Amino acid sequence: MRITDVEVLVTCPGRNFVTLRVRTDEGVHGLGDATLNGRELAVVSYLRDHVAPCLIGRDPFRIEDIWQYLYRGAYWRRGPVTMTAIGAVDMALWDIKGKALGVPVYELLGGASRAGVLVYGHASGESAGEAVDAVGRYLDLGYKAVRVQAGVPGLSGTYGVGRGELFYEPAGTGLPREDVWSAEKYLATVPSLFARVRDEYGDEVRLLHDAHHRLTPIQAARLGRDLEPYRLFWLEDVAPAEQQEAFRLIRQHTTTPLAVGEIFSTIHDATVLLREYLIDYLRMTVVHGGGITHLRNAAAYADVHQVRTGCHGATDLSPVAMAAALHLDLSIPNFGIQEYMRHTAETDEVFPHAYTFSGGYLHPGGSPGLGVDYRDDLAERHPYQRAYLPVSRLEDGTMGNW
Ligand code: CS2
Ligand code: MG
Repeated sequence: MRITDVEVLVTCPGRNFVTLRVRTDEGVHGLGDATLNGRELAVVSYLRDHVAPCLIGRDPFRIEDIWQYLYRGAYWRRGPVTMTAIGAVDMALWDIKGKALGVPVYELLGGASRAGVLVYGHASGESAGEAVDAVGRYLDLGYKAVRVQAGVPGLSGTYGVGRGELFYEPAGTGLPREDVWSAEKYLATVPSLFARVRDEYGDEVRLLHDAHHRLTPIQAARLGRDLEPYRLFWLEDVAPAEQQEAFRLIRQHTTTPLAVGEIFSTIHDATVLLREYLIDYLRMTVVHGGGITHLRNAAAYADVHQVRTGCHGATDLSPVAMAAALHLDLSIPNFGIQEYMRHTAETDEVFPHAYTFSGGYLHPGGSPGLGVDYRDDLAERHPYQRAYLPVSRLEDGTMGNW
């Protein structure tokens, strides 16, 4: 089998998605998600102008060799654009191999290690009361785990407070929206939010929260300690993780489980966090983390350090990435939880998929390959619209972390 064509497809069914389609001389094709929210066209060019010519004529079954060729051969290694491009190629090759052999990808990864993939949904509200009510709606849908985010009184546009009910899309057309942030105001509201959720729903539901890179290490330590009575499943991105060593301080002060990594692009971003047992869940995922091949290696390194996976699964990761993550989630020994921020109906129509939700769990299904398709006829109805993630400033105008 040989690769004969590489297409980079852009569509915007409610939000932009970039999809790689790799075609072969035996009629089998594979799909990969190449979406980098707010910087989509950078990956389009990286794939179309630089990677695609190097793939034509190669054997798509040589997944590992092609991964190494694209990683080592770029010279300029790592980073979100490079690793998203490599991730898309990798997903497509696994898809081709599964289809050609007539098996779902998880069977190529060692088979199923569990019956289903535990997922979490996203309850949010401008007020704490609205967020508490939203948790109940997710429990009614059968979720066993729920992330809870609420607005902060006095602040406009707090992270995680969605515009939709079952999905959350922060990117917007036009230039970046500017949100205002105050760690002090935020820190004053979070513990009481979780006290209300626990009072309302008890101790069984797994609760998660995302601080979205906005606290200093000592503020993060304080939040972790303040949340201990509410037994969170995890507290995510509680401080910017470029300085992995900063988590030594946070870890000294709190037993609240920590999750980090959705913005990491290779395992090299996480080795200190893992080697020193500074986190409990690694959030890297297939689209921004170099594909199934690299994520499988990252998960194995995490497993050695008793860290479990918690793959990123936001609305801006397409159903192709969700499917690829689910095949890995089903198979690896140290799976933790999968984020499942649902897509809009128009997105699901462009990307018909085999994965299904039931009773708080997802399953990738038994279709050969990844189990996702791409409807060109529908995709063409949704042209690309440049969009940006918001930026965040402190109340005095200083740039912060969105
Ligand atoms: C968030 C994401 O899902 C999460 O945990 O951090 O919503 C993130 O903000 C977006 O994926 C950015 O595009
Ligand atoms: Mg996050």
